[in-house]
Amino acid sequence: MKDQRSRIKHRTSTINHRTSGGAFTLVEVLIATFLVGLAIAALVAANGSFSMANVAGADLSTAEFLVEQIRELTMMLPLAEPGLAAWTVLGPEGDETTLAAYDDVDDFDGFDSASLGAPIDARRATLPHLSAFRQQITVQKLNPSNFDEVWDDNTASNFARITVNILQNGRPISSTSWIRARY
Ligand SMILES: [Ca+2]
Ligand SMILES: [Ca+2]
Repeated sequence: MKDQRSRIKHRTSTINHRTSGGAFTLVEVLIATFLVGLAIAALVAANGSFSMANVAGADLSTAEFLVEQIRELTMMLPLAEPGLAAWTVLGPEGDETTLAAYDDVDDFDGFDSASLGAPIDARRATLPHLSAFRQQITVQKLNPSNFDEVWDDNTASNFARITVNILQNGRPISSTSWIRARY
């Protein structure tokens, strides 16, 4: 009888031990739920940031593409009107009233694609599906011995910096410049 009681006592104590060591308490469950919630919130926040970064990256790629169109368009053109005795004025010549008539790079000084309603490609065709973007071009004469210094249009320098600014919905998102020489 004593042995039987002792066996029952032992079994009960084993069960109690298993219950306290193997199962979760309410506090543990609450902490785990809280931590899982935190992890999910962090994942959702991170996903949002990645999406925003991707959109920004896509916009910059578009800006780069639009700069490249201007670079290709002007690459084969002379820097200044051919046959000029003195290169003292930048911009389109008197009879060059449309984009199609521009025949030298400095004709593009002051160009703003907003006047066409959309940016242009290397063949001067508008890109209506990118109408949120805008190309602005400036051409500036440079000091031949110091390209950081801009000279007035009517000076004798044969070097110029071409700058293409890209705006998206009126906000500047990229600016690219390169230098050309007049031979
Ligand atoms: Ca011209
Ligand atoms: Ca010109």
